[in-house]
Amino acid sequence: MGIFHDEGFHPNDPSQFHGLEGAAQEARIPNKKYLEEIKRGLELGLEAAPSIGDRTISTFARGELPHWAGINTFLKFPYLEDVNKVGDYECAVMGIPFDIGTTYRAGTRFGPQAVRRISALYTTYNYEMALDMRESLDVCDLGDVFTIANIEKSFDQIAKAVSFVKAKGVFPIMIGGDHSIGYPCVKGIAENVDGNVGIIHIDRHVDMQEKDMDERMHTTPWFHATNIPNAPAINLVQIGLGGWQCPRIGVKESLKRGSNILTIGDVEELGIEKVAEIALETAWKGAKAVYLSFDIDSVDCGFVPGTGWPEPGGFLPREVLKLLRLVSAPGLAGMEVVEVSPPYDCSDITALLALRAIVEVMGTLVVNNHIGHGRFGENEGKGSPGHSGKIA
Ligand SMILES: [Mn+2]
Repeated sequence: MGIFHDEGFHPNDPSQFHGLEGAAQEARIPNKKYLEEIKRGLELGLEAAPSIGDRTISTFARGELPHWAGINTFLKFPYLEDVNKVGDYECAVMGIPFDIGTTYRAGTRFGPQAVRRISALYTTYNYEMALDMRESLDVCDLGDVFTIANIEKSFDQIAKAVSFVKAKGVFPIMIGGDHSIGYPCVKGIAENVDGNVGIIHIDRHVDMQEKDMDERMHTTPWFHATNIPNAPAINLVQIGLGGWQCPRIGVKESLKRGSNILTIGDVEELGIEKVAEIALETAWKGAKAVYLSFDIDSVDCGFVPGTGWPEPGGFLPREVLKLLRLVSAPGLAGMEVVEVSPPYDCSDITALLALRAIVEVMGTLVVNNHIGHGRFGENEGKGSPGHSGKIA
């Protein structure tokens, strides 16, 4: 029964709609960090010229506004030059500008830059979640991992970087880069988990063969990741696969190893909620932690032209964002977003969706108290009771 026909419907009753509920909760969100940012801006960037009426404005832009100004970090969170201090934060974003694992179009080495650039468009506040991440989560941008023109040596660099952050108890977010980085990212996570790591892999491609053209390319990450003793294939769930781009050799390997595949056809038939339920059941079965690998090409290529292997018929953005929220709600050990190739993008839309995927997961983790210090300032900060053991 639609609520408009329900006798109990009252216009402007916040409990009736998500939107009104979100709006009603806005007043409960602290603005401490916002005020600190303004104060800092005025100190470091000088008070504005006398003719400017709004005295929160500084002479040199030093905060969120104007959205078109500034040297962009991820969501304008602080750039942490000294990585030794990453333990002071709850969440760290790093770019992995690596694309020599690509087997068709390259360009994903510019993915981190593009995602950071378009992140200037966003605020840290989400209306529907009634969340302001600036107030609820201490985030830093670590800049990029130094990757070089050698796949194996770059894997070592990436695994070391991820492991370093994870070992400090900080939630790591990796912005690729091509999908070959999935293997070293999982390696860096798994080293720091006392038990098995499940993997939720959202993609149009299987990425499960041992080698491609004699190297460990972006068609191979899950073969190698599931060879890690505490990242067994039985906890790998691959969602959204299908079409005409999955090599037979990779499909054969997935079947042999017992990973769980849900094609985009399965998604259509089962619906997003059921798929999320199956994914969580598979990934968490006997596992201590779950890692999320989101390939932007899982979305219909009409929405993501800026990617290396575009494929029609994938997820709609709204579907995949819902799936991401559902699978991250019980907590994650880390996440990666891969295959954004800005040279093929239009109007930054592919980078924007990658960004949206990241903030959707971050927000969900904060709202569910896995990271951060609570939506309404209820937890003190890092190490507070709201800090779930599941991300350990
Ligand atoms: Mn893919």
